[in-house]
This record gives sequence, C-alpha cells and structure tokens, in this order.
Amino acid sequence: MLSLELPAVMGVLNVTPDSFSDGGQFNDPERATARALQMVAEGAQIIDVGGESTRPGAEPVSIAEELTRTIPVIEAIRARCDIAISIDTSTPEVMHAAAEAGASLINDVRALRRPGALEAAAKSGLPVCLMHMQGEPANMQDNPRYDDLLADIRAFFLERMEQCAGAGISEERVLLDPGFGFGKTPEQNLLLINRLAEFAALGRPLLVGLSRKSTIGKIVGAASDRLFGSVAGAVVATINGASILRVHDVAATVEALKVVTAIDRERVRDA
Ligand code: 8Y7
Repeated sequence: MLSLELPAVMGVLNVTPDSFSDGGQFNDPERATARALQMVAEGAQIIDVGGESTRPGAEPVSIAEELTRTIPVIEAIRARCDIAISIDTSTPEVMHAAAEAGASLINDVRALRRPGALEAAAKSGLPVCLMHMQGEPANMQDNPRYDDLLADIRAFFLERMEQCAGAGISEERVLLDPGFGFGKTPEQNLLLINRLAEFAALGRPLLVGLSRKSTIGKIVGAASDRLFGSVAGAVVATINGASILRVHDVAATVEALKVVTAIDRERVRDA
C-alpha cells in the first residue's frame, strides 16, 4: 500500500483541539475527512492523522481520547479512498486500532520508546517512522544539548533500529526522521537540513517535517504564514535526500517538488 517511489508528500491532518498551526479546525470526523480528501486531490500520497499535540507545553491526552479523535477519522478516510494513511501516535493501543482501521504507516515522534510500542508496531505489520526527539514535548526546547549533533542522532537511529529488529520489525519496514524542532535550536535544524545525506547513508528512506515550524518563522518573520519558507525548506530537503515531506500546504509543496523532480530527471538523462 505504501509505495516508496518518492518524493512523496504527506499531508498533515491534526485532529486535536490544541494543535500548533491548525488547532481545532479538523476535530470533527466529517470536516477532518473532507480536509483529507482535499489534500488527496492536491496530490498528497499519504495522510498523517494525529490526535496528540506535540506542541511544546501541550496537555497530555488519555488513550481513550486519542482513540476517539483518530480512529473514526481513519475509518472515514478509508471508507472513501485508498490513500495511504499514517497514524501519528506513540500509544500502543492507538497503533493497534489504527492498523485494524486501515492505516498504512505508524509515525511515532517517540520512535517506539513507550512501553509496549515496539510490540504493538511489530504486530501491526506496518512500516514505522522512527523520529529523533531529545527530551519530551514539555521540555524539549528548554536547552537542547548534544556532544555531536549528527553523531548523536545517528547513534539514536542505530539503537532504535536494533530495538526494532529485536522486536521483529525488519529494517525494510523502517523510515527515519531527524525530528526538526524536537529538541533542536534553529541553528541545529538548519545544520541537519544541510547534512541530511549523512542519514540517507543509513539506507532507509528519510521523512522530513519542516512545515510552518518555528525555525522557518524565525527566518521569515512573525507576519508570515510561513508558506513560501516551508516550501523552500521542503525543496532543499528533497534535493538533500528526503523521500517523504510532511507538510500542511500540500498543493504548493507538490507543485514545487514536481519541478525539483523534473530538473533532477534531466540531470540523470544528461549524465
Ligand atoms: C513531525 C511529526 C510533528 C516531524 C514526523 C508539527 C507528528 C509538529 N512534526 N512527525 N509530527 N516528523 N515524523 O509542527 O517533523 O507539525 S508535529
């Protein structure tokens, strides 16, 4: 179901009352589904459904609430089209229920570190995105510190991939994400974009989420909705090896990536 012939655009569908950039707009299943179908029409290849806000300082959500927010939406999208659906969760019960409801990918910002998550993901049979985060959303931006940013994240990926392998999740099921904004300064985020290819060397597809994040806002200024800046970030991330771009603005990103891909094809033909 999840084709990795990419770059693919993953459209963000937050079904939370408190999300950072589209808070509360899509927390009723009908509206959420309509938004998902709109993103599909705009060229999204994956819809990422999330019921827990990971905004710094966001309230934790109960398992029951997370299930109530996400599962009806996954079922409703699945009933209407066969788009790949990603479940953005760290909660084993939600991974299980989402897989039953027709999800195609588990996107875990905690990289299956919650108790039971490795087992739930393994049992689902789905691919998993392992994202790097230093700390927890409540404290991750307080004072991010690394001995060596690239080496620390790389070591984290290797450790999580080893845990996955031990739990029966083979390497072919793993995607990696450096976790922009998750325990990183703006300078560290920009450095990671520049050096993305070093993670591609681990041999797994890279997922990148820069869309509307504060690092973009810092550069373009508070008056901007961060659209053009986010598209620029997606373009550079793609050139540097990203396979999946997690974005809010699907149409704009798809258009930009079509141009990137067309230019790259000509480069290959010319070689
Ligand atoms: C990311 C993410 C968020 C990301 C992956 C936001 C759920 C914050 N960011 N998942 N989720 N990568 N894999 O601003 O960068 O969208 S939530």
